[in-house]
Amino acid sequence: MIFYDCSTAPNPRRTRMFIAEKGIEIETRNIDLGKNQQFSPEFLLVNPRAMLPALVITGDRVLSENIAIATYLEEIYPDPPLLGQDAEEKASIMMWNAMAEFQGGVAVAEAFRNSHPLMKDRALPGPENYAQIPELAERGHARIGVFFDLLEERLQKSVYLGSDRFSIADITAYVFCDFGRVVRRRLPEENTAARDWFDRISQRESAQI
Ligand SMILES: N[C@@H](CCC(=O)N[C@@H](CS)C(=O)NCC(=O)O)C(=O)O
Repeated sequence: MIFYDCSTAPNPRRTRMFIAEKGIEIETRNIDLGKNQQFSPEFLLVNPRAMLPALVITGDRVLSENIAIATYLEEIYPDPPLLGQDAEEKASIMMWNAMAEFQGGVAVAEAFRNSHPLMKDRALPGPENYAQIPELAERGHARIGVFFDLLEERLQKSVYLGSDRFSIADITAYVFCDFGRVVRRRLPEENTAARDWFDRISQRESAQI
């Protein structure tokens, strides 16, 4: 297998953390999004959608999308389980992973990609160019606040997001909370349960790479 990563971007970081939590070694190649290497002819042969992460599983069989890559790896390397074990735990982890992605990740991406000069005409990832819409950056900022409060409400009642053990939902939410720094957003001090959760995850080995 070959894992196509980017050391500075949040979505490949989710896969990188997942692989580290599994304790497995996968050959890794770094694609520098800052240098537009996602559009190099070599990488477009791997993923014509020009996005990361990508996992070559064999020959020309390639997976993109974190959830697809995680599902595949969980099947082959079930320990430790990161997608849940029984029906209810699996469903709850998927629910929180989706909420972290669409309410957290999309909010940060809206705020960042619609405001940062480096993202001019790159308001969405992928091969097509889209102009920035400043109102979407503003909306993204409002949504980040809502997301931080959603995490606080959940983590007041649960040690981890999906169930009582660490899972892919924590990886997704953690990576997007951390990436909030690119638009100067961090979990507010009064969100004490979420900040405690964030500190616990920051100390995991998988968060150091
Ligand atoms: N839903 C996808 C999101 C993938 C994504 O948005 N990747 C970004 C990096 S964080 C990307 O490839 N960006 C390329 C670009 O901006 O041109 C997943 O779960 O993997």
